[in-house]
Amino acid sequence: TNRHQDTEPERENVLSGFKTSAVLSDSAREKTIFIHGKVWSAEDAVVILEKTPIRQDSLAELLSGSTLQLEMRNDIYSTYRLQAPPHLNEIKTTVVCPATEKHVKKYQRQESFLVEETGDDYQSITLPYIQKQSFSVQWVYNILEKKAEAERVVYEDPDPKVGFVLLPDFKWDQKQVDDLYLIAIVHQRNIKSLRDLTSEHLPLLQNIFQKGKEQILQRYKLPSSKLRVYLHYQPSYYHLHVHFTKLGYEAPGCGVERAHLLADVIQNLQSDPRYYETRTLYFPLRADDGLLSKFKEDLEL
Ligand code: M7G
Repeated sequence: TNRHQDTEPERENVLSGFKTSAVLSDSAREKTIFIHGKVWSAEDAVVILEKTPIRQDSLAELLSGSTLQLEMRNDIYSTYRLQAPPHLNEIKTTVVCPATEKHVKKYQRQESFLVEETGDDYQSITLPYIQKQSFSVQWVYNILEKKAEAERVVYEDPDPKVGFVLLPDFKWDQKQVDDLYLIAIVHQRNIKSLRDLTSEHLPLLQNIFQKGKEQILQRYKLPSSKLRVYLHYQPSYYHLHVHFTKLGYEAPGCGVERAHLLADVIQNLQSDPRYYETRTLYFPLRADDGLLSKFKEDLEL
């Protein structure tokens, strides 16, 4: 199914009929909650709620336009509850619907285990697994074909070989540059992940790196010295894409066990054209990931 393509901004509340079945994870510090439930008592959905940062440009209005309720006062100290005007009190909401079992697992808090994958393991264990068990990349094709998020595209190089589309990641609300997060999605459709890259892809990678940095400088005034540009291994979606985030913003998945700097990827391919085909790669898998059990079976044999 190919849902929610560019339409009028939705005004009706699709969540009014939502029945929560489980809290998948939450964090008081991050001010997020991930919930699983049903919409209209039929379709499974995952809903992510996230309180957004307080923006400097709305401070004046926030301070003058809110009501304040005193909670306590003691000497020079006092605490209040501030009720902000609704438009300054939004919650970023992401809905995945219909959500598959795999989506529910992706968002569930879980223990992870580091896996060691040789080039042969990739061929014999990982590749067959991802060929039958990975998330649909329909949303990626929708972006490439301008069927969704077309108005959000920041830059496009339409070249079929080295071209890509650069747009805001849906984790970023674009309200502040502090947590900038864009993704570059390649036009080529046969590159699943880092593992498929060879020196043949250097022009593509260099093009993304150079033009991506240029565009971000122009548009967001962030120089490349402020960017963390990387690929995930394993990714969730097996269509090659590159993450551009602001240095210092701890984006989920930016740890050394999952993120591979694009600059390093380029250098590694320059010194060994088959680097990513042959190297042992390490990555974390979550306890209930089907791929983890495949690796365990293999070890026990
Ligand atoms: P990944 O490394 O394959 O998976 O990155 P991850 O989600 O485990 O990090 C895919 C990236 O695409 C992530 O940063 C997602 O937040 C982002 N993303 C996923 N979806 C379904 C969409 C979407 O529909 N639109 C946009 N703009 N970004 C998305």
